[in-house]
Amino acid sequence: MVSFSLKGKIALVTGASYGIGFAMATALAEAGAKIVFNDIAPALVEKGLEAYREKGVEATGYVCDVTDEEQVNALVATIEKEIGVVDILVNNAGIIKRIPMHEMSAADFRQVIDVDLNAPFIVAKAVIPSMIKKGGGKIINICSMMSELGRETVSAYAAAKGGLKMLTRNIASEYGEYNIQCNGIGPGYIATPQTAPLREAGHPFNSFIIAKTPAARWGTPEDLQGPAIFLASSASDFVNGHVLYVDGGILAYIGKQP
Ligand code: NAP
Ligand code: GCO
Repeated sequence: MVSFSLKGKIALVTGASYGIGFAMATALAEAGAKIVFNDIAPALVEKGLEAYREKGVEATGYVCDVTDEEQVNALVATIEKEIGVVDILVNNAGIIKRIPMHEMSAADFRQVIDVDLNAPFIVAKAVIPSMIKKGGGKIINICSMMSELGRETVSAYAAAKGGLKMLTRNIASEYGEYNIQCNGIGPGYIATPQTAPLREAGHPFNSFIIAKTPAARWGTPEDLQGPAIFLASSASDFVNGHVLYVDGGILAYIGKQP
């Protein structure tokens, strides 16, 4: 029988103190998984722990910068010692810098690539050996509309998220034979702190996105919960290297006629 249960599974969701990561982790917990998350600053981890408690989720939080390979290896070793092998990894931590490309410094460009592309590589690399030993695992990379589309000011983010789509396909290709499924979730425009500047009252981007989305609204972090459970569960065991766009139809739509 098809099962969406995550009972007995351990899920590591990166950057999951709030926003999309928090919503997905909460859903994985409701499906039975034990939740482990990290964030970059102690105050964020504290805030996250409090938020999980409020939802009745028993989560374990660690401070870890996902761009730092030593910190990530230490985090994964601690999780394996204190909790167990990571069965489900969600590479969620991400940043964006909205700067016209010809004004963007190479340092800013590199920083975005570091968090949004190099870090998913580093964290996946750290969990794969134990997944192989255990006989399988699930890796979910949080991609974006910018894995497919470009737009003004987001060159580094688009380069990173496009790269993340191909890293997803490559992990699927390289480790599928070990029963590891690596898929992406490509959220559309979701109301979180990351997109708050685009939703300020009167900002033209707000109405632009509503018009560009067949669902005629911004997404919510909760819109990503069902897709996360599906890709983390055995219901998706033959789905590999796919990016599931959860975008209210944006990628299917040419846009409203003027
Ligand atoms: P968010 O609100 O900015 O949350 C991202 C989290 O990652 C924050 O807690 C952030 O900490 C953390 N983080 C950043 N750098 C980190 C690092 N080096 N190590 C550990 N944690 C780090 O973002 P969100 O909107 O929930 O987005 C989550 C993911 O979905 C991102 O990958 C984003 O690109 C992607 N996404 C978002 C949207 C959207 O519309 N919101 C759409 C498509 C894809 P700080 O608070 O300190 O930065
Ligand atoms: C932007 C947005 C996007 C979204 C998201 C779209 O400035 O265009 O911030 O990049 O955050 O990733 O899927």
